[in-house]
Amino acid sequence: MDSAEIVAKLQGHDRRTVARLISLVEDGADDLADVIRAITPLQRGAAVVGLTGSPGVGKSTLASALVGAVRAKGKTVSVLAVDPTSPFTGGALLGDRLRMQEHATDSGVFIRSMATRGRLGGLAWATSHALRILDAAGSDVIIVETVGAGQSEVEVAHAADTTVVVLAPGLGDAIQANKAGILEIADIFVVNKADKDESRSTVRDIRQMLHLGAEREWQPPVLSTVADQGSGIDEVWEAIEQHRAFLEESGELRRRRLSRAANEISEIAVTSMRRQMGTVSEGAVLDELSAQVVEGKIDPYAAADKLLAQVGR
Ligand SMILES: Nc1nc2c(ncn2[C@@H]2O[C@H](COP(=O)(O)OP(=O)(O)O)[C@@H](O)[C@H]2O)c(=O)[nH]1
Ligand SMILES: [Mg+2]
Repeated sequence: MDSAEIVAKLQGHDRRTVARLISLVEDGADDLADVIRAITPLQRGAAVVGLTGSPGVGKSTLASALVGAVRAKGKTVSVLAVDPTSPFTGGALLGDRLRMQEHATDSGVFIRSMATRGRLGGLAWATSHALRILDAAGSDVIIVETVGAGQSEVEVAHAADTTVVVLAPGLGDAIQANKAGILEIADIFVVNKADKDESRSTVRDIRQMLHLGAEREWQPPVLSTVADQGSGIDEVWEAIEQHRAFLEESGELRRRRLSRAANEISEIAVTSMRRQMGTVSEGAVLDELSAQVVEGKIDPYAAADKLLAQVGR
């Protein structure tokens, strides 16, 4: 497909094209630069909501319920399930597809899981590319679900406008969250599985920890849901919209997006530089410089400068 065709297909919200482009992201295909260049004029600025937390707390169930709430407002929505731990799509994500099945025939909903195959650029790179594609394809809201694997949580927080940290009672999750610095990245806390008795003490623990922390411009609400029964979901969506309003009024939305763009640019630049360095450091220039260093004709710093001067030629 050429660029004009891709643009036309995305403007027509063609789901197969979206799916194909996200597969290109998974593979880290070289022609993605052209795709991103072509679709940038379609950029609309979708609201990006991150859902993160330990496996099994109910993120996929909550995502599916939120899809219902967003659709009820007449907006289109995508769910991107990012799995940084598995090199292949499948396994745990199969369960996610089942949980989202109720939306399978709704043309205003796009659901996709994405494995990151440990390529150069990594999770942040893949997520930002996928978000650009989903945004260009016309999603008003993009929900990014990730498994809570430490660093990936923080990376999702960078990609999202609003980060929702999902916890469930009985896992000592509140304390773990505190240790992992999750209190810092959460804009909203959701304690799911509120049908279980212990959920009240989880809510209390988080509120207490937040209370001990520094005063903030935005105080993260701590909400309870029973995601598999759809209870408390409207309140979560309302909190997401309130956070969005806060982001816009305070100028924080622009700050977050600027910092996201800065990360994206440097990541692309560094990746490209590494690739070029790879070429240069296998060439005759390096052999020649090595000989000069061995013979004491130049120092290794001067040699490195000369090598760097070759990059980008
Ligand atoms: N009791 C209870 N179970 C739930 C609730 N929400 C989800 N579950 C179940 O918890 C399990 C894990 O849910 P899932 O959405 O796959 O969690 P994820 O790994 O965080 O995406 C599934 O068996 C769900 O049916 C809830 O509110 N209460
Ligand atoms: Mg899941």
